Amino acid sequence: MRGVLVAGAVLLSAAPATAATKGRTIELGDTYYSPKTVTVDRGTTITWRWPGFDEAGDVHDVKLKSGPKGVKRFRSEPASTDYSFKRKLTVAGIYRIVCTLHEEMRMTIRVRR
Ligand SMILES: [Cu+2]
Repeated sequence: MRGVLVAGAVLLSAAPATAATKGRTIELGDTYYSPKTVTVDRGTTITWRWPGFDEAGDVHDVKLKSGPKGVKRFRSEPASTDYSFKRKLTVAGIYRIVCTLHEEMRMTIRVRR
């Protein structure tokens, strides 16, 4: 019985009011996104960041290939360096991202309910 009470208390304290803005950064490389899979809370702003001039490689972009129902598809500009692209993800579900210049360059974002 005591164990149940303790578990309940832990659950309550593990759910504090969350910060107003949440962010997660994805780095672009040749030819990958890092990390390749992420799980975030609803309302998180994802920032995709291209490499700096000294690490510049091929041209890449960020395209939402598929996402939860009702989410507008998006696509960044193609760039090789010194660029970033942001999207706030407000709908729970699976977002599949692909670089339109490199079909094997993919990543997945899971947005929690
Ligand atoms: Cu690419």
